[in-house]
Amino acid sequence: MTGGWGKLPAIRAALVAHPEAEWIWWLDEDTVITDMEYRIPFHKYKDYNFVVHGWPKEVYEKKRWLGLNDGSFLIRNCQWSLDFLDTWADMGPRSPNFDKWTKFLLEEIKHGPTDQTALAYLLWKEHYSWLGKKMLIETRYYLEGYWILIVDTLKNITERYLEIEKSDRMLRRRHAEKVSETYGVLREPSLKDAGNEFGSWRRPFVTHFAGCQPCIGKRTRNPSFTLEGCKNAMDKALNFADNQVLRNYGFVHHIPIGVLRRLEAVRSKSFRGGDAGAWKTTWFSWRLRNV
Ligand SMILES: [Mn+2]
Repeated sequence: MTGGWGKLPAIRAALVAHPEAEWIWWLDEDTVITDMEYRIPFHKYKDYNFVVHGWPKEVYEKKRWLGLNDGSFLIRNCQWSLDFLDTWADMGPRSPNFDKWTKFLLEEIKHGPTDQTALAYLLWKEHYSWLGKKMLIETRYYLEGYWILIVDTLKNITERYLEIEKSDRMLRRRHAEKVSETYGVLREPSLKDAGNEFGSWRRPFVTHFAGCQPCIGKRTRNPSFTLEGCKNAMDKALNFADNQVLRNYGFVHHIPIGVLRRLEAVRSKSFRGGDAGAWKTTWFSWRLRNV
């Protein structure tokens, strides 16, 4: 299937191939994880099989396809999910019912047949049914957050987190650990006034570059998203995320690294050839500073 619909067969294949996994987390290619300490609250999802980020009123009352965003969602590995994916895919371009659904979605949701329009419709239509009762629109944290609302807050968030660390010795430690979720739990009491989502100074869990020009080019919904503007925003999010990882080892970027420089590094021979020396050179040419 094409476009966003392509995620459905990929997720189905992952569910079937990994019976040992209880949940599958779908993340679009234009998302960045921007809180390395955050632990997804799976214990809150025992009554649900599908969790997506959005605004319930927008979906359930206004039938808006932008009332949620399916660039990041969780789906439980169970028969319910396989059935749900069949129902969802039945509205897609490879289905014999596609034309019928297209007409229907245009009438009901006032938008053409994208995977997200279909999902918004299903949530609205099945709100009180066996299907809808297992679906949650998450509002308590950024399972995905819109980059436009996030990137300019990252500097302030960095400063606030540094403030927290000044008063907490454990959080000041340089851990050199791959997994830092434990420190997220330790930090939580200091974040009780940070708020959630829009206007918050809590690190956003996932920053989603939805609609930005480098990702979807001329098809962008918003022509004011320029190449330069999107690139700068990505630089901010990627450096924000990088610095959280590097800091565990006692470093942060001395100068923020640009997106294009990263791509250059990924494409360079050093990565493909597995030459450790060259990799090290690339790494250290990223001028880190001790913290
Ligand atoms: Mn996306």
